[in-house]
Amino acid sequence: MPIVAKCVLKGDANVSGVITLTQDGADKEVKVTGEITGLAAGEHGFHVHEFGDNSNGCTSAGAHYNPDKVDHAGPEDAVRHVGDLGNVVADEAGCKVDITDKVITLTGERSIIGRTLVVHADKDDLGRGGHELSKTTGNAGGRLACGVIGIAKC
Ligand SMILES: [Cu+2]
Ligand SMILES: [Zn+2]
Repeated sequence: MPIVAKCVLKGDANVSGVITLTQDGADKEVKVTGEITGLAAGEHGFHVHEFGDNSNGCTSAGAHYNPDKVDHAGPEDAVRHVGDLGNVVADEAGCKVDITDKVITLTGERSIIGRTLVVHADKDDLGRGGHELSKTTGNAGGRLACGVIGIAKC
């Protein structure tokens, strides 16, 4: 049975979206698909943040989900935050999300269900930008929209 989760992205900016996450089993990769509207053209940091708390907007979602206490990096890096999904790309037509990731999971102790997806104003430099924030956030700027990842119907 696949595990399915959904996330509705909302924020103070005019950015919104619906993201679906599916995983065919505990040891399988997670597919993250959907669409985000209202983003400026270009790359935007896209992460799983630690807390499923949006009581103070996207701020209360905390930092990137990082159970290993390592540096921020890109999705293809061997050492990265679990939540480091890199960037999504928007153009005039919108932003289609289509990510396959082997590090995040929807089951077990490290499940990201109940945590928050955040889309940022700026590009995530994947830890390589040389900015003081590169190794913690990728210097991806403000949080435009976010939503808690919840269990969905298969
Ligand atoms: Cu983020
Ligand atoms: Zn990170």
